[in-house]
Amino acid sequence: MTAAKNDSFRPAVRRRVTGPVRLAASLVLAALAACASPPPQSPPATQPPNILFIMADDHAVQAVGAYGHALSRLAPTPNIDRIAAGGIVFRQSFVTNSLCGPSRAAMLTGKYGHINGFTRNGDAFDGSQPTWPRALKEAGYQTAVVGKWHINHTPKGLEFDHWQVFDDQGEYYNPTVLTAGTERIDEGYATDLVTSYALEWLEERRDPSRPFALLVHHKAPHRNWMPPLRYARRFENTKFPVPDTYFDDYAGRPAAAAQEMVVYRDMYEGHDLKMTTAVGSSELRYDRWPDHFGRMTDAQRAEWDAAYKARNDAMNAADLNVRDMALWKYQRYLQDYLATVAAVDDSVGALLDYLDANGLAADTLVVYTSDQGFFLGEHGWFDKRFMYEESLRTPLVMRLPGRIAPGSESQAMVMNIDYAPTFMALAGVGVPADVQGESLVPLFGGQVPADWRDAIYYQYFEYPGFHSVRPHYGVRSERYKLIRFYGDIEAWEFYDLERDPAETHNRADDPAYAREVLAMQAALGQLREQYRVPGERTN
Ligand code: SGN
Ligand code: CA
Repeated sequence: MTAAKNDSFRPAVRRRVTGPVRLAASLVLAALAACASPPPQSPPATQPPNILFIMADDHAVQAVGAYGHALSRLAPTPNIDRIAAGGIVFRQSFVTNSLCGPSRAAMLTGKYGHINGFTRNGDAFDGSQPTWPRALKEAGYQTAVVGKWHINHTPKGLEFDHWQVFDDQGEYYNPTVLTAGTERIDEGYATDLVTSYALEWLEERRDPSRPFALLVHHKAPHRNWMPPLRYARRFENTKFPVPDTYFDDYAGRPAAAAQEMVVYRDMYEGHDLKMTTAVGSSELRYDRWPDHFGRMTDAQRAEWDAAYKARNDAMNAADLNVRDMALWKYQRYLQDYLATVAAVDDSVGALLDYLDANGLAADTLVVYTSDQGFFLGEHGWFDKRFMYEESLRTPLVMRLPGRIAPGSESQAMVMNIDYAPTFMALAGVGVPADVQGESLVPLFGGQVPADWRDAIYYQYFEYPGFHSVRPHYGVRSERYKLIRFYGDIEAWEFYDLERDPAETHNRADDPAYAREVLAMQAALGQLREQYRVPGERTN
């Protein structure tokens, strides 16, 4: 495959100033959702576009309307779908390593973790290395990041013009917020706070004489899935379809059998599932990290308890058998996860409305993605990390009027290392030769260039660690997937995704697939060489 590094189309970065129509008063969500009719949009941009990069944390494609899964029909995401309808949906979008920190480092640098130095949560990110926000800043963009950061303590050293981030994972209610030189607790709900930080920056700090790159990083829908009070009961009467693999026996998959991420075995009943101890009580069952509930105000907690009371009392009164309890937990997990997604979707709507109301939509690339996918009960699991489809995939939709036709779709295999070269290309910044991703600009028309990649490389490192997922690497082509687990569990897995989309039949030793396995082993070796991956036990 040849690298398409020179598809930048705009050498200059100064841009025409579109007259900002200021929103009169407060920046609260409700007011923004009800924005007045937009001013006339400016003609198609002839200067580098603004970039509004919205990233959720652990948002599975199964829960994004544009991807058409049954779940998203029950829990729609109309605002994320607005981006998709006005632009392009990448249907085959993958991550290099399905974990927060490594994924973010890959997005920032356009390089795999073994090159950018960040392979596990808790690694130190070398902020002096080239990143796309720095490259755009050097080219004249104004840059800012708000929300969850989670690589290093803060973005200090990456030279953002502005940053306002949660401490570590962030908390859903009244989170600790860090800016250059300040640390404080902001009262409110994390998703709505992130929205207000973004809108405040756009309204009060944006320099209209320069293009901007604003990174909006939500904490939601990350564990422990605490919905906003306005949505705490949103799905209480919804019955979500239970995945066929919810009671998977992991036959032929020793690493899958050895994990600790089963909804009905490994979730904490208080912290994760918000289950109470007895009928009439609001005391939570086991809550490993009490600070998340502990930092709610009395008023918030009272409203919360009231919202959960009837369902918890019914569960406690029912004395469910083991299987029914497992199914009850699935419904509670999905109710809460999808309620946090609903708030993220509100946030997207508020940001899109702001662009519309301020004449910015025509000149702004809007991106919605997640740092990885997530298991929503498939194989019985929550969390991610495995190279199986639900965690390997991540949503990716983009909108850029004049450059991407509304309603476009791409079937090309794209990766999170492609984001950096895409943004650099759009900004007219040269893409350094050592960037391992490819600009997605040539895909904007929906076509797949003849020399586009036909397989992706994946590697997960963090072990021992949360959820006990063994280190592994592998290759996925359009139809097949080969995975190599290494360390204390040595195993090969091979899946025919066409015949076995749920990945429950490991065909690594099936003579019927011997030829395909060999071909995928060759592809794996070739990709490891191409991406300069060191030996499996040295990283
Ligand atoms: C926390 C979660 C884990 C999760 C990791 C990594 N536990 O430790 O379930 O796998 O983050 O997630 S929690 O109850 O404290 O939330 S990541 O998205 O940051 O990689
Ligand atoms: Ca994550």
